[in-house]
Amino acid sequence: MYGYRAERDQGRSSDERSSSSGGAERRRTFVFRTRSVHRAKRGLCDAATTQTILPKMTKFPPTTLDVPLRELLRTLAQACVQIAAKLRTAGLSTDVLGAAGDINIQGEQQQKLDVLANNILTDALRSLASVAAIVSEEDDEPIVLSESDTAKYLVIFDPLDGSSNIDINGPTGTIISIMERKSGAPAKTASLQCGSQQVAAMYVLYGPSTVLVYTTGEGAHGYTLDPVSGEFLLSSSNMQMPESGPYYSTNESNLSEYPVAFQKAIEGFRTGTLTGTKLGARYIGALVADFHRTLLKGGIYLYPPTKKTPHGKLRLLYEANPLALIAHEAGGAATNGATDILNIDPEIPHQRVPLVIGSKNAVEAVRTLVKADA
Ligand code: AFP
Repeated sequence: MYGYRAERDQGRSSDERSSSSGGAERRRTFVFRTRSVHRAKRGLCDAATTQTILPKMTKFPPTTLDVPLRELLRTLAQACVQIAAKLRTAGLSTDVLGAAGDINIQGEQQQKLDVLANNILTDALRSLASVAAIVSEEDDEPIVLSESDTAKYLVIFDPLDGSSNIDINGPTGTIISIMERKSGAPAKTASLQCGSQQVAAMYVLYGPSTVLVYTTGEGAHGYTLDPVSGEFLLSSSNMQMPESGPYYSTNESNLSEYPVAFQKAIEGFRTGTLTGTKLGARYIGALVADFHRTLLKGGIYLYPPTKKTPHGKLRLLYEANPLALIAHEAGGAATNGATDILNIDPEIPHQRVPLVIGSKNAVEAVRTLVKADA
């Protein structure tokens, strides 16, 4: 009955509607609810509606962490909320989309959003006395903020991974590694430690929703940004990567340039001879998004050496290391083919590395092939 009345009332003025029967207030409430239902069905469910259906959830970062680390993670998360906001409206501003005109130290064209994201993160960190230095994909050299003993953290990040996806409204991400400065180590080079020394790792995936996954060495936990409060709310605690999964993920156009062992691995995944099941192919071209799928569904992501990038394309300190720690905490694994990613000693901040990351069984299968071919 209510549904019929609401339809009938749609073509009438509010005055007509309230005078034709009593209970105008009840009617207004009803019409509002009915519109909400229609809006939700059309995918237009507004933020207020979303909030009312969410149960009370734990905010990021957890209160159990030490205060300085908590403050650092909160600052980083808030900076990522700002980046998410810029991405959401990127198509509406010419200041945001497109190339910035510079080439970064990786020899890659910087996008305006790469620069913007880098500035947002860097500016946010400058206010924290606990940060000794910042290493960013977009800066040639580490930025030293403090040599004081209280400045114990080194924050290492790729501010906007997958920036080639920006112009097509595809997923992108921010990847962050946090290390502690060893006593007396100069801030500028202190981040050159192997990945097992990370005190925290996190990434934010800017997709249909904005998702944050982090670890401080006690499991990997996922949060989703609530657009109403601007807070990340716990959506999956103790994430577990399936031991095997349905997809392999690699830039297959590079296949003929891969070392033979990696070619055999891809062939094995594709045909099912390596792990017993034929895997499907998925490749988004944004490491964070490809990794996030692998974390949730299982499977494997590979960026082996190529002729153009004989040492791999991805960066050890701010791409491979943080994702490897998260994979490890979720029961997965990561290797360069020969050595566990977390055990590689870096020599330079922007060091590249081949990356094989994902479900334990699949990563182990690649490791065995590489070893046999060595
Ligand atoms: P950016 O951070 O410079 O956009 O790098 C993207 C990336 O390093 C990684 O996110 C992708 O997985 C990879 O490059 C895609 O590279 P290909 O186009 O070589 O497959």
